[in-house]
Amino acid sequence: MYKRILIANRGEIALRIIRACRELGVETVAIFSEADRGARYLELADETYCVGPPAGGESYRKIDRVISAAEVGNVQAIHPGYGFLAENAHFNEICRSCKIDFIGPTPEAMSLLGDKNRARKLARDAKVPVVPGSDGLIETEEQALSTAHQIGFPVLVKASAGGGGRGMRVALNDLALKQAVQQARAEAEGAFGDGSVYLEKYIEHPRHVEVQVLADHHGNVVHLWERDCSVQRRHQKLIEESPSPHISDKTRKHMCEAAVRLVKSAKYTNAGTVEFIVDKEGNYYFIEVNARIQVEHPVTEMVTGIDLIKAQIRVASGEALPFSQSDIKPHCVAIECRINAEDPAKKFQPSPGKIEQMIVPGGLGVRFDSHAHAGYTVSPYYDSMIGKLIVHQPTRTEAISCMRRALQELRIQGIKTTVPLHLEILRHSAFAEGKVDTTFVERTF
Ligand code: MV4
Repeated sequence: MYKRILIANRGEIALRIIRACRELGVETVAIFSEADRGARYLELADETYCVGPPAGGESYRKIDRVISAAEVGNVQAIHPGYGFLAENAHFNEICRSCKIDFIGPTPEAMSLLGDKNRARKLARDAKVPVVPGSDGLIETEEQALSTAHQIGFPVLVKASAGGGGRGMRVALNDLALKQAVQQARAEAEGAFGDGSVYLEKYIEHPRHVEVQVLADHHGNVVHLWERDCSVQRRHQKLIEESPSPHISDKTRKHMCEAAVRLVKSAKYTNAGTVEFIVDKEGNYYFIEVNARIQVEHPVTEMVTGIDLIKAQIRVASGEALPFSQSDIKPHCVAIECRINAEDPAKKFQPSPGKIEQMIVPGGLGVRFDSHAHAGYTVSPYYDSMIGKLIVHQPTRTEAISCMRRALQELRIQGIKTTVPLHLEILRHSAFAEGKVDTTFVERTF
């Protein structure tokens, strides 16, 4: 096991990783920007370094500064958390050349899966269902048109370098398709320096179901079942839960096994998520892999009882997974609400500022992962998520009641939050019936 690691992140995930390290007896080096000076997660770290001014691009995303902190702090490994440098294969490679373990997949697996067109080909070869679409990249207008005529409109043009909803364009007919290809190409070229695109049939009103996987350096790969993340708005997830209320046991089993096949064929290691969309008929299609720990990982931790952050650190240090697939039994139901400093009444504009008062809920089966507290100032420089409220209950009905109770107990004064929106969603009959797809929030609220 490592003696000392650096956490290349901030906020709730930095706190979450420090907690795991404490339990493992691993010393921690935390970094902070000038905007985070004095933040409470820093008090729990063994050593801290300032890595620059408030802007993420000048601090948490700045590779040379993060590596300098790791060198001065004398760490053996870096945990990137999510966001910032977490899926940056170049940073991952620099860690390797500096002989610092990156707590995540290898740069090779990360680059392979970061290229959505290559990931799609890999999935096909591993007999993982993909959305009907082009056989590789679209090079010419004629190719785009003939593929669209084969699969039928509507189609979705996707950037190979995109992901998380960036660089996508829907097209309903020939003319729109020509424009969509051009636009997606230009957008991807500008955003990622790679204008390659491919085509998929557009699945309308999909549900978003993702499978958590864990792989060690000894060839062991397991899945930790699925999370349903259909309650989202503009590609920002709002509520996540496990198990998915939408899928049959047979679909669940096949999807989870497919995720494991894909991960094995990519020689992927550490924690990762295989994302699928599920159509109205219950068909599932692979869309992309997230090569990092995700915000919503606690949902899986609650139902499996497995600490994913500790598992990531153990696996990175060379330990074999201490459990096999048959040991991973999901128990009960977990739901997570992301609490953001945003004003739902003002189109979800960020609502930074000082938290004057805060009361945190508790009780059986209630977990609140947050770096925020009374007197804490939410910075306008970073993601607006200030905490995650997670409940774990025997049934989905009880989980919903428990979440409503916990949300009512949670008091955050001084800033606007997404708490009232969560209460509305949880009151909605469609949510209670588990009948929501990725368009539910935008259609309903
Ligand atoms: C799709 C799709 C419909 N059809 N692909 C959005 C982000 C990226 N992960 C892939 N996404 C989608 N791909 C096909 N062929 C609809 C989405 C999509 C979506 C997927 C998951 C969660 C939320 C979403 C919101 C809008 C669109």
